[in-house]
Amino acid sequence: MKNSKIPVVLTIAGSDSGAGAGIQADLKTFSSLGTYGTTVITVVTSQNTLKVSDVQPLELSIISSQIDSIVEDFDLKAIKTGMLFTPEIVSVVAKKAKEYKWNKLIVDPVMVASSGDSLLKLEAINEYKNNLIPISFAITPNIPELATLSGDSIISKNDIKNACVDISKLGVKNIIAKGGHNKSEREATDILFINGTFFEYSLPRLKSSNNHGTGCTFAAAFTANIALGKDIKKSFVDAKEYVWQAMSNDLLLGNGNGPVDHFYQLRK
Ligand code: PXL
Repeated sequence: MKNSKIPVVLTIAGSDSGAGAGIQADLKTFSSLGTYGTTVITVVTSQNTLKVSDVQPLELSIISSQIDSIVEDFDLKAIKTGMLFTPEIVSVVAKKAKEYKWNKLIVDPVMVASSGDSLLKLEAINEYKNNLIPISFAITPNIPELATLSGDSIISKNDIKNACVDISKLGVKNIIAKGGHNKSEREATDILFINGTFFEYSLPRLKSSNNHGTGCTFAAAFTANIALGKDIKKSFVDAKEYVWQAMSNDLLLGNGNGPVDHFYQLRK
């Protein structure tokens, strides 16, 4: 293998035709942060900032062979998953992760789009819990995803912490609970549960409607930071700062929840 100058990362996720979330958000984030992104597409969505109007999963064999193609030729420093949609896709990804012994697998358990459309079949939740989460390095649920995975109802910060403890019993060591959905708070606080202790990081809540793809962008930034060799806490803090900056820069695109500006540095 050549001695590459740039860390290579991989996202295994769905395509968002509006390019605010999914594979497109991941690739922009990877590039913006100085990593080389590769992509395995799981599903194609017909989507804009207003709604998801169609979803088409790809055949399992081409999902599998995309992964094989990347692994054959690139030295992956970290891998992220996004929209996996069906239990069968979750299962194929888990099988490949085990086969290739991925030890930096970041699982963003995507369930619902900012438009409210569903991005995961209910039957896939158990597949996540039984097969993918136990072998992941970190997971990055938002509050509704944390509630679904833990089976707990979440109202307070204490509920978030208890749910993290519950989910860690599946075997995952690092959990980042993204607090953006907790709209009652003036600050947006994300909580990292690492080696049995909690670490919180807050930034002022932005009153932006440009929040399409923020979850994907955060997880992709965290993945890039890990690939760049940053430790877990710094990867977490820097990922949150990146999303905050990207959200602050209003691109004013689309009539719904607009995309964030992944390349805000270019426009400052
Ligand atoms: O942000 C979650 C997400 C993930 N993947 C795809 C999406 C979305 C949200 O819209 O469209 C493909």
